[in-house]
Amino acid sequence: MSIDYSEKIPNNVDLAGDRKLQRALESWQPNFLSWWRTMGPAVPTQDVYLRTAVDVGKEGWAQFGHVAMEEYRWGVFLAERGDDRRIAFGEQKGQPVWQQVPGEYRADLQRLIVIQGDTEPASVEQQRRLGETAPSLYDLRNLFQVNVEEGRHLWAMVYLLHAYFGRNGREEAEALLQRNSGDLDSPRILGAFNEETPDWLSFYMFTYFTDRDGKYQLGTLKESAFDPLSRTCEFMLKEEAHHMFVGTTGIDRVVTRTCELMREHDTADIAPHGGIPLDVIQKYINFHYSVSLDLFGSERSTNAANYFTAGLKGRWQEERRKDDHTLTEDAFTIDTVKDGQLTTDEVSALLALNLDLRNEYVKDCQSGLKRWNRILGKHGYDESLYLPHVGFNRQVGLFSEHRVTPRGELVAEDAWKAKEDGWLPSEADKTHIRSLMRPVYEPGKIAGWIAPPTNGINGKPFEYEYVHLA
Ligand code: BYC
Ligand code: FE
Ligand code: FE
Repeated sequence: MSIDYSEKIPNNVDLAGDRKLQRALESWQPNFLSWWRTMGPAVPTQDVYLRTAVDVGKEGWAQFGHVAMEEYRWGVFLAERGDDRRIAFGEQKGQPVWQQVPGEYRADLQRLIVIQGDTEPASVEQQRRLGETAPSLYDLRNLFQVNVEEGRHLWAMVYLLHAYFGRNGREEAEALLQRNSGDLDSPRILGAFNEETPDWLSFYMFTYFTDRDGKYQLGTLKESAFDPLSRTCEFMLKEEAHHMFVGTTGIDRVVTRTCELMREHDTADIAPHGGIPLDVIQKYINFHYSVSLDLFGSERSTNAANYFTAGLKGRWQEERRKDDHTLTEDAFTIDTVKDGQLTTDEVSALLALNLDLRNEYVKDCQSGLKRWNRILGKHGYDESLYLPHVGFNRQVGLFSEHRVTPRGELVAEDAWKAKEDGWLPSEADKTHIRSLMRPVYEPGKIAGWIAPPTNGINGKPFEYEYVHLA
């Protein structure tokens, strides 16, 4: 089904036939645009070579062309679905999915949608100033592509709040524009979204590790018995793939350049030669991975159990799981700390659903490490990058009360503090990375700390003028 672009708000939900919803969204739109102008990308542009969704069907949903960013067609797009979808899990398994919000789940559903919605504009705020130091026009374009799509993800959640949660939903939609990343008085809801993304290494790490949490959370909401939420998230997931591509290939290119510089200067200490040393890359992995693990909530969670039992939030690829999809009889092994030792414990599988999802995420994260180590190997280095232990540097869950090293040893606070600068980006590391961040806006040119991409966007060459600056 194609998207109606004749409308002020492009959509495939027949907005024209729903005056009340149309009024709500039309009165929110100017506030969104004013938020975009003050909190969105800081570098002024004439136009950017962007991908715009034009169709929600399997083919041809994306169209490429230069557009002025403020005229980007944000809108409301839901994936198409058959009529007979059934609830796949929980105590109402087998019953038809819901087209309206059941009264008893209203508060929980609204909360999940608000948390999801809050992350989208938060990331745009975090990335606001990155355009000032882009390593190439190609990268600048990718940043803006990610930004406009996160803006659209905000629209997706606001649509649900407006269409299904009445006055309360409209108030929450306003509040999504009023909280701001890192704001002391009204911060974003989840920890990772109040961290800074001050440089491009952080940006690639964020799109690799934090957008990947988005992939997994959206995957569970796609299973929801609340069908409009499910269809909305399914469509968002298509856009998410590119965000993670930016992260994966961004780190590929940093590692590649690091190898080249190490070879050229015959030293691991490539900072004086304008490169990013391997141990600094490892520290950035340690930071972004651990902060993203916090986004899964506690390993043991009654919230997660309740969401699952009620049918609000499923598991990753729920339908492919070979069990009864109610989990009332099942057990799950979780890590725990007893008498100063790391050990394991058995809990009801329902209580361990955040951990179940986190385990899927960790497996997926490993694929990047394999890639980057392959690049090192190809250049003749046997050093390897790795994911730190899941207990390292945690603020949420059972490890938040303990100090765990990246290699997984439990240590005392002072021992941890003494080593912290070797594990997480130190002030000196951050200063060095910041010193490398100089914009390169000439088509076909690239900054010295990163390799160029192997391909351009949509078949265009790397030298293409992806962005016309104002
Ligand atoms: N920070 O039972 P617990 C994305 C709270 S990223 C602060 O352990 P639960 C994107 C929790 O709310 C995907 N607070 O956790 C990426 C609860 O509070 P109450 C975002 C936290 O509820 C890049 C208490 O602690 N989407 O899309 O099972 C760019 C105990 O909670 C945190 C979602 O997250 C934290 N990290 O799970 C752009 C999906 N963790 O109830 C976009 C929606 C927990 O005691 N959210 N708390 O007041 C959820 O499904 C769940 O709320 C969570 C937490 C997975 C976040
Ligand atoms: Fe998103
Ligand atoms: Fe994303």
